[in-house]
Amino acid sequence: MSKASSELILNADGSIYHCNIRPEHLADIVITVGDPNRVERVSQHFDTIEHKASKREIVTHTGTYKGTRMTVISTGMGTDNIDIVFSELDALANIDLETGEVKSELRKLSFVRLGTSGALQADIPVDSYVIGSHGLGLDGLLHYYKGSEDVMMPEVEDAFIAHTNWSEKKTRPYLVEASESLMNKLVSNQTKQGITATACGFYGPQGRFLRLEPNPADINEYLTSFSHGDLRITNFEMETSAIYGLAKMMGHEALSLNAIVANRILGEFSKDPYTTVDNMIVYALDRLAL
Ligand code: R1P
Ligand code: URA
Repeated sequence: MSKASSELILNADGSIYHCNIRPEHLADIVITVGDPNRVERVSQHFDTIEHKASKREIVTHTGTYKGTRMTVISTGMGTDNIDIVFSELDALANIDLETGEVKSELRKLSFVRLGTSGALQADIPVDSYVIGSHGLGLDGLLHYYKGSEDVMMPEVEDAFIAHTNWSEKKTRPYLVEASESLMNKLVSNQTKQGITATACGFYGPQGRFLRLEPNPADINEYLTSFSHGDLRITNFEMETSAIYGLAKMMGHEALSLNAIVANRILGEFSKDPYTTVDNMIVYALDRLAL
């Protein structure tokens, strides 16, 4: 079925509404970062850059790294922006923008988030790298899509809800697994792994108390002490669950690699987060180009 111009919105040059790029500007490997300034920190390592675009907080560079074509795009902060960026990139890949028809042969993209995050375990130091084997969504985005239950893991979710005595006033937590093929590419003795929890904010939703008290005040203690089999919650950030959920529903691969800039248990913050992030970028680029 074709789409009304209010639903699949194109700019005058044929680019998609927010991301501001056309289908030919999108590589099969897509690196997502939160911070628009991080896009250049990634693409500075490219052999060549064939296209640059920007609109609002979404900056995009496409080029090659050691001969492998990649797009790097900033999403800004939060799962609401992930909804926009992933919906539009999937449309560029899998909808004929002239007719609005879904293509008969679907293109699979590989998404790798290179983000920053706070550790929820004392043994995960600042300046280390954590791969989310799973994304734990405390944000609620996925519930707005029919069929999202198919990519979720209700048994672990139920155990988490019971462990934390999760309030019914809040959206139901959801758990989605990372791409196995991307795990195989990016896991090494330089990375740690575990459940990455995705919050709908940085302060109250991640248990930070400045002037307004979080509810519950001790949310981080519940997250830190949760385990299910071998699984434990390693870190907190603001995008991974939605990336894993939407990518899986759309038929793409996704993995989130985060530099630990804060340790919430020890109350520490990295003394040089930029170097830590830059080293993670080179690590990921090399692994993706293999
Ligand atoms: C909060 O400071 C932001 O940093 C983290 C969080 O997920 C949130 O977006 O990731 P990025 O550094 O990729 O933005
Ligand atoms: N990003 C987050 O969302 N939380 C942190 O503690 C650090 C980075």
